[in-house]
Amino acid sequence: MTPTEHDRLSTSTLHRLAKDVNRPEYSRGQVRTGIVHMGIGAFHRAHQAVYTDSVLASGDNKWGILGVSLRSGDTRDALAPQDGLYTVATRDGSGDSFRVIGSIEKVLVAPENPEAVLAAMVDPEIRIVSLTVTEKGYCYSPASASLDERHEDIVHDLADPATPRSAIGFIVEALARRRDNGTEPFTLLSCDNLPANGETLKRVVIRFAELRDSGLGKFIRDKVAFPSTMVDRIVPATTDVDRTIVAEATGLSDAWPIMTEPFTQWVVEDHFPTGRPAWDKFGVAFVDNVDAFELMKLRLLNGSHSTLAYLGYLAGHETVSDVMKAEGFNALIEAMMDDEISPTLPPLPGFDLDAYKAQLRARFCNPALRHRTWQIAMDGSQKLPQRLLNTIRKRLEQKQPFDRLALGVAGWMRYATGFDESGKAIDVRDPLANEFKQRTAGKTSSADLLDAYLGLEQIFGQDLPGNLEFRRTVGDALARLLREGAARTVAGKAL
Ligand code: CS2
Repeated sequence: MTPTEHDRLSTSTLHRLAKDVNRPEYSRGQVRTGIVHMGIGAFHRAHQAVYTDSVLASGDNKWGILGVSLRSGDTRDALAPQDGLYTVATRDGSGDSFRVIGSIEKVLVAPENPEAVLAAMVDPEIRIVSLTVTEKGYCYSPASASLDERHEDIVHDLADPATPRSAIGFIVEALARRRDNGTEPFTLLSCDNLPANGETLKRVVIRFAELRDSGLGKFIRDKVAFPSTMVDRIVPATTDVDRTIVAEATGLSDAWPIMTEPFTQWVVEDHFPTGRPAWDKFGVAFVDNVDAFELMKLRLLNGSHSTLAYLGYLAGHETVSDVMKAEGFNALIEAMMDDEISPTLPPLPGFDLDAYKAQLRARFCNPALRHRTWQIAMDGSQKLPQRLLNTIRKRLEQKQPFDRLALGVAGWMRYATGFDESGKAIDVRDPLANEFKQRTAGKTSSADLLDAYLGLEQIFGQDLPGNLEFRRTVGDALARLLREGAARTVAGKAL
């Protein structure tokens, strides 16, 4: 049967799920909403929503999730006919396992009705507002991680605070209304891949609030908690093939199932003045400070991921597991992790870093995931600083080589020209894509391209463009890529 020939997943069809599929055994009708989540994409649904589903199943019914989409209605349209239910398929190459998740109660689409979102956020039962809005959702300048006051959504939200567009605008307006109502503020929980994500969110939220009124800025600084978190689970975009597999295996069709790997990790700073779900009972690690975990994950996992994505795409590979099989890539990543990234990480006593790195490479090799290099290549301007450039800064400080990290940066530069090695156009998705196009138009030499990119202060800051060692190392890597192509460069033939 095709997915459309199966009945649709919903509360009333749940009893017809295949027997071996895990499902919410709790009474969803009794669940109260305690969390508003902004950015209800695939990652949240494979990660925080799964941990929260376990909490609800354990009998604590205060933590249902109200999802908010800040842009399109796609997720709401898929989940509403399913009463918020969806399937998580876990794949490791030896077979799939399936679990239906019930923690998302409803999804609101912010642009359709901003007031409904604000009304939900001021409800005193909401204790946590969490976010997976991706790097660009923070409306900041990536190099400095401070609010981009010229961002068009920020300009709009400052002029018209009661009908916001950005996550930041919604948060500040909701906190202002709670303060005026005498309701305690919610805790803000960033779950995006940013360094010190809680601190970063706090910085942009307070700056935005101060631009509205200085008293509001002070109130947020004094009263609102912003714990930082490290989140990890690889979640590729869902395809129609995945939909068919899920329908066949579970017996019910699901308009938007989520594909993911067995690995999942969440490390959170335990600072929730108005309470939190007992996520710790389900594998979440609560610590005093997540900085060391975050740097480790961002530099080792995400830094390698982006390097594999740019160079792998250029070498003609569609998925990360294909890239890992191609000559030289696994060795490049291993050497980059061991020689160039590990020495930049703060110590984590008792943590087995070698096992962690070996596990990362095994995760990248998972053949069942089909994680597209093109997907990871998206939004490079927002990702480069925390994934590769800060690591390079540390290497410069240590006066140590960083050739492999530089090759990753050069891979991005080559990719962002918008043409692959056979001259075919690349669909470069990035908030700065037009700027790349203008800056690189007609430039073909590595020196000209390097200059064009290094003028982007929001990515490279003020220090790197003037650093001769940085210019030379990245310039050499770019020249090699342009001359030899990515496959030969990585395979070592061109070195
Ligand atoms: C990836 C991440 O798309 C990307 O940029 O590097 O989404 C990565 O899969 C996750 O951070 C893994 O936890």
